[in-house]
Amino acid sequence: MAYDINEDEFKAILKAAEDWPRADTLADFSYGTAGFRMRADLLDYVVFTVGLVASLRSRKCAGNAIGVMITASHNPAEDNGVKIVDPMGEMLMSDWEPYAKFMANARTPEQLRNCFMHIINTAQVHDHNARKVIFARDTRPSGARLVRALKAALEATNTEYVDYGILTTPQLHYLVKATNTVKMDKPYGEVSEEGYYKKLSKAFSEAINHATRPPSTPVTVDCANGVGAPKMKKLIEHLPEGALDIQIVNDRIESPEDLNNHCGADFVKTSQRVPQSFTGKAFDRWCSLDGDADRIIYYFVEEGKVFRLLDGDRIATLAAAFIGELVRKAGLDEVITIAIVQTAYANGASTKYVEQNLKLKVEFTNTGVKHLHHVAAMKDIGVYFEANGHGTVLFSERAVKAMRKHQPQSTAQMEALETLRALTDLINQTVGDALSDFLLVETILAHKEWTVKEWLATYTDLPNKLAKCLVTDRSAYTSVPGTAEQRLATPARVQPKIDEIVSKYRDGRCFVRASGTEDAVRVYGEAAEVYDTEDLVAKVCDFIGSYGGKSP
Ligand code: 16G
Ligand code: MG
Repeated sequence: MAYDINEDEFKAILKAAEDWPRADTLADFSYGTAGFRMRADLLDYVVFTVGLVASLRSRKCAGNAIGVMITASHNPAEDNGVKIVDPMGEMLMSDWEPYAKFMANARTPEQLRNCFMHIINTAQVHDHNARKVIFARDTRPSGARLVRALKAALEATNTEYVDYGILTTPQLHYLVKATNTVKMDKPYGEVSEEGYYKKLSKAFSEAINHATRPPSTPVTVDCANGVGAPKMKKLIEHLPEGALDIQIVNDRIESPEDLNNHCGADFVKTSQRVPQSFTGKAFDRWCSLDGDADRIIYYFVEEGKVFRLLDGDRIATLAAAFIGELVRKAGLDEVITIAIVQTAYANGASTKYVEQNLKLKVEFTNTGVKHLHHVAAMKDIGVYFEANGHGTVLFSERAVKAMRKHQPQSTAQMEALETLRALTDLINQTVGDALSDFLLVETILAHKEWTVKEWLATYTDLPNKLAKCLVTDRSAYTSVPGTAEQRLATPARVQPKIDEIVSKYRDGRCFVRASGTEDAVRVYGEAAEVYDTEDLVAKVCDFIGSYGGKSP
């Protein structure tokens, strides 16, 4: 059946669009791993069209609220980005990504009209349906202007909206799910920023209730000079008195140029160095959030200033081991299984540890949260983390029911069960969340009475290196499907050469994939020795440089 465009609505759209003209670029914009992301001054029209798509998506989803988040995460301050959040707080359904792309690339009113018609007809969107969008932005100055572009689209399409101002990305995901479950048996949480803190702090109190004592050492949080700083401070106000001793550094949100600049999770992970303002002594526990607080990584220095990283793989293994123990102690191990989902960037040693020590199954997916999330959501309990610190633990309906119904046979069983139940509320079920993951890690360390030293001792990382090569056309680099991006299909000559190089190193592993967020290809390498790893990655980069572009 054909659906017709509402002419009045479309007139209003064209009128509103006049204020937000498309940037005069030849290249097409693309909806990548995490939405659109680019220099903020190119984004006005893109955000405007995202407003149109979000409105249509809400109509398609029976008037449920759709989220729009304006952020460029760990990118420099001059960038910005925008992404769409689906009704249960998950990433936009991938079938809709091409619609978003199509709309952002419409260059004339006719093209815009065709896109609108195309979406209405292919996705079968009823014009008369209710529509609602809720949105927020990070601390970037360009966010305020982009919000105006978004509102213009929402007003033109007669879409009800709520502007939540400045939030972390996971807080917006929380609010989307909370908004759409408000009338259900089990609402996700109160529909307010305050409700988010209340939910987390209550769950945290319950989760540490059976720990012998709270962590006895302080923890310092590097907030990347971004939105995580004010939000972490608010969270702390809600935590039980004296539960954690938290210091905050890099909280200068009033100076945009400091955002992610020599600080934050991405800087620490990629440069394998401590951030600016680091004052830690040997074995002090530190962690870094990224610019929109959906990633977290931990680290410390040993005596002699040796830097030690406790990245997403470490958080995944810590969480899986702890949850596995709780499930066993609660007497639920016959009923509930746990799986870990990783990407090819996970250190080989972590995968080996999960399989051999924790005896859990590991599955690999392509890079990008949506891929990991999707696989983890099919498990009873799915633990997923990218090495870069983005991840969460998903509890299926089935697992939650089993925990609810289970009658503990002893005090020990009861305590394990209560802690497990608390974790289902503590851990953000929509997306990786640095604040929630922070409380999770602190809970586990308290229960285990571990310092960073014991945590690091669980296994030894293989030396690894991630490099970036600038190429003339990254789209020439495509992966073989089903290989979790570990093998290139094109350019045809590259993979055989990588294989040849890798074969010369003990425990060597190396893969190349096109970045979804930058104009570059990434080269990841691992080997038994540090100098081998350096050598391996340098050789592959050289080859790519000579083959398809320039290496930095
Ligand atoms: C985005 C993804 C992250 C991924 C990264 C890879 C989301 C929310 N974020 O930040 O999961 O690791 O892109 O970047 O999906 P790359 O494609 O440039 O290597
Ligand atoms: Mg981020």
